Order: sequence, then C-alpha cells, then structure tokens
Amino acid sequence: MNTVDYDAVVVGAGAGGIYAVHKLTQAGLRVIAFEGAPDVGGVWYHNRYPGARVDIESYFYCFPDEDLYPRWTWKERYPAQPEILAYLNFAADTWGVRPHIRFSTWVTGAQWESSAHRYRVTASSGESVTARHLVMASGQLSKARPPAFPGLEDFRGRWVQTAHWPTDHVETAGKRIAVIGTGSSGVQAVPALARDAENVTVFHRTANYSVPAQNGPLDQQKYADYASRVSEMREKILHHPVGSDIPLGAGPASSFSPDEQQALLRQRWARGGHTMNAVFSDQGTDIHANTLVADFVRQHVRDTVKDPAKAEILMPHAYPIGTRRLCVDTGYYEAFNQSNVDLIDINHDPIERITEKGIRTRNHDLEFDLLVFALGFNAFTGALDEANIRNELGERPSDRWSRGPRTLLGLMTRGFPNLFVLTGPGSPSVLANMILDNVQHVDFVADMLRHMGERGHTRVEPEEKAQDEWTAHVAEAASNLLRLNVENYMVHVNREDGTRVFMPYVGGLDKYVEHCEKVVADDFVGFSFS
Ligand code: N01
Repeated sequence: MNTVDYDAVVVGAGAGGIYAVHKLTQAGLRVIAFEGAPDVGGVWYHNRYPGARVDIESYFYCFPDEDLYPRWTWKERYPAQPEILAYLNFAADTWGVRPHIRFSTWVTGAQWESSAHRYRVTASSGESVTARHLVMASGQLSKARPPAFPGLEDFRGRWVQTAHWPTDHVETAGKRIAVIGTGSSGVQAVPALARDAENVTVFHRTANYSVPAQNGPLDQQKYADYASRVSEMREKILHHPVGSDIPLGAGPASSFSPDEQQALLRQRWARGGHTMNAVFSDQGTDIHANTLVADFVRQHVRDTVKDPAKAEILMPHAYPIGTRRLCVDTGYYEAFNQSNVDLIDINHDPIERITEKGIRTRNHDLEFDLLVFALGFNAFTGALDEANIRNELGERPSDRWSRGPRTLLGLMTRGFPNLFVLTGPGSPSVLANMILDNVQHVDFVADMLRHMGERGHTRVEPEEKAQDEWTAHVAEAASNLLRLNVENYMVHVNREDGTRVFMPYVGGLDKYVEHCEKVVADDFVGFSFS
C-alpha cells in the first residue's frame, strides 16, 4: 500500500486542532488530523464530569473569527461543558474540518526522516502517513494522572476519572460517592455531585484557594457589541495579559489605605473568578500584598463553612494565593454545609487501600458505590510523550527537557525540525485563554509555512542562540515570582540540585504576542530554514 503524503499532520481535535485544520486547509495545504476520541472537543470531550465549566468568560473563550462569532451566542458567562462541546462541534461543522480528521485513532509514533525532511506518522489504526510538518494540538492538560491506590482492582463498584469521564451514563443520584483530589476539577465536581448523591465524601490533602465564579447569564448586549467588531475585539484581547478583559492589578497594595484595599478586594470578589488574581499589581511577588488577598479568601471560608472542624481543613494556608492555579467554583465551600457532604483530611487519616466495598483509611472503613478521581495531569509533556515523537537521534522532546523545557517561543524546540507544539511550555499556555493561545500559535505557524513555501524551504528549527535567549527570558520573567517556589504542575524541579524552571511564559500574552509580531516582521528571525 502506498503511504499517503501530507503537508501537515495535526494531532488532536480539540479547539487547537479544529482551528489548525481549518487554517492550514484554507491555506491550501493537504492536512490530516488524528484524534483518539470518537469526536471533536479535546479536553471538552473528555472532561464531562458534573460541574465541569470554563473559568474564562465566554465572550472570549471562543474563536475570535468574523464568520463564526456572530453566528453563536452563549447562555452563561461561564458555560458548562455540554455548551462548550456543542460550540466546538458548531465550529468544526461550520468550517467543514471533519473530513480531514481520523477519529478514534491515536498517534503511536512520529519519526523524523532527515533525508526526506518529513515525519513518518503511525497510528493505532495501523495507518502510516508522511508529512512535512507535525502540529501537536494535543493539549497541555490532557493526560490525566491515573489512580495508583493499592486494591483498586478489588473494588466492586464503579470508578471514574474526571478527566476521562465516561460517555455512558454514570449514575450519581442516590449513590455513595468518594471524591479524591480537590484541584479545579474536584472543586467543580463536589457541589454538582452533592446535589443528588446520597453522600459525598471528599478525601482532602492540600487546601486550595477557591473563589466564586459569580456565574450568571451572558450579557447579550455585550456579546452583540463584540460580534459587531470582532477584529477589534480580537486585537484587544490578544494584547491583554491573559486574553480577556479582566482588570489588571490596581497598583501595589502599599499604595492604598486599608479601607481602599478592602474596597478593592470586595469589588474584585463581586466580579468573580480570576479577577482575584489581580487585585494588587504586586500580589504575585510581594508576600504582604499576597497575604491581604489570601486573608480575604480565608475569611470567606470561615464565614461560609459552618462546621469549624471542616472549615479548618478547608482553610488554604499551605502556599500564597495564586501560586498554584486559583480554583473557580460555584458553591464549593457551601456544599460542606450539606448534611450529605463529609470531609476526610488524608494528612491525618491517610488512605491505606481501596477495598471491595470502598476505601480504608487509617481510621475508617467506608463503603462507596462510585469513586471519583480528580488527581490532575502529567502536564506539558504527557501528551507529547504518548505520541512517541522521535528525532533523527531517537530522542523525544522530553529527553531534551530533562532540566526543564528549552524552546523558542514555546512552539519549537531545537533538534526537532518541523515540529510545532501548540501552547507549549515557554509560551503563555495555561496562564492565558487557551482558545486564544491556540489561535495565535496556529496563525503564527500558518504564516511560517507560507514563508517557507514562498522560499522553497522544507525544514525549520530554532537557532541555538535564539532558543537559549528565549529560555533565559522565560526564566527571567518568572525569577521573582512567589509561585516559583511552590510545588505545582507548572514548575519543573531539578531534583539533583533543587533548581526550578517555571514552564509557562509569565510575561503575559500581550508581551508574547508583541514579541511574535516582531519575529514575523523580521522574517522569522531566530529560526533557521533550509
Ligand atoms: O488537577 P490538580 P485538576 N492522593 O493537579 C490531589 C485545569 N482545569 O484536574 O494538591 C490524594 O489541580 C492533589 O492534591 P495535592 C486548570 O488549569 C480547569 O483539578 O497534590 N490526592 C490535588 O488536590 C487546573 O489547574 C478547569 O496535595 C491526590 C488534586 O489531586 C488544571 O486543569 C477545571 C493524589 C489534583 O489537582 C488541573 O486541575 C478543571 C493522591 N495520590 C481543570 N494525587 C476550569 O475551571 C493528587 N492528588 C476551566
């Protein structure tokens, strides 16, 4: 059988993959995409757990596209997973990308063939194709950490992961449910599950800061206004640090009187969500400014959770606020006032094993019908490793990143020609609006491929000096942050010497976009072509 040759293979059909197929086919390229799920959506296909919703306002968590934007509207400021999945299906259908996507097909290998300047890509279907370029739209938070508790195989009930929630019906009504993990996923799932479960028991390790989304109906007038000037809106959010319109820190905390500080905190709280990350301009670097915000959230926990023992467990004090991703919830702390919601602090009462009927901790033997694991992800490298991308030396990108990712613009890494990692480490990535991040990266890639086509180039990779400079710039931008010293999935720790690398670029999407614009204007300076 002849191997079919493409200009580009796209891996993944979430927001990034859908847009990449659209943009590259529009540019006249021959494109094939592989998607492991049976349909489009990416993380929004898989994360269908009760309570799953976005934490970026929906005016901006969509494609800023002249054709698409006015033809859609959202119901809520922070839509739930079904509405987002419906939107991504709408985008895929409107753009007609489905015929280019092989569904239920995982990429099992991608080998760079240096003599041909092509990748040979193999898939779980047995199919093998070649392509000039490999575009990884496989997400940074898509490979969930599997549960590794002893005895799980003995459990006679059902167990699920939030990040791979089954598509068949998972009965939760009237069930005894255990939730393990209280990051963004667990925090969203608990109140939703508690609505109709007989009982929800939350196994709790580190108290995270969670702030209310203050969700509500979308302001249709505001959406219509943006719909009438999509390009302008697009430019505005591309030149905003996180790709939305949330207000920036009002100024250093010390420039306000105590009354003014409290007024600002109340104002941001009323707006909701990630606005609490930017009350004061120095809360990410100054512990005193940070503590003002953290104390405000802690007071909310105290005021909300009626049982003081539960409130104490839920009280976030292990790290400064915002140094791990802030959780955004709808009724999380309130749920612990329900008589059907229990809390176990596994620091004092650790899980010993899963049993046939439930979970045994040091002090309890509990029975459950359903175990829900919300344990987080193998962030940044999980999906890349799974695709088994190899350069001519047989290395994977993560082999070259053993002391932290080294990239140019978070998009390409030296030694891996023609490989583009959308929203990769070294770009704003998970710190900004991920749909916009993807759009910006795909547009950049499309510009670069056009540039190469016009000049007859077939190979591109970062120059060593440019990659070193960008990697140093990414590190420098994070060097005075409180969050660099906190354990979380955004920090790579070199165990041998304790040095740390903050993986996403914290300089802001606005600064990043400006930098990319200069690179494009300067004929892709820093990249070497042949
Ligand atoms: O994962 P996490 P997540 N025993 O890594 C616990 C995005 N997202 O899926 O903190 C017991 O934050 C772990 O405990 P600890 C968003 O970017 C967005 O919730 O390590 N517990 C922690 O509580 C987010 O940041 C939305 O002590 C164990 C939890 O599991 C990112 O995805 C919604 C354990 C993992 O928390 C990840 O969020 C959902 C063990 N062995 C996700 N291992 C939106 O709102 C881990 N834990 C858009």
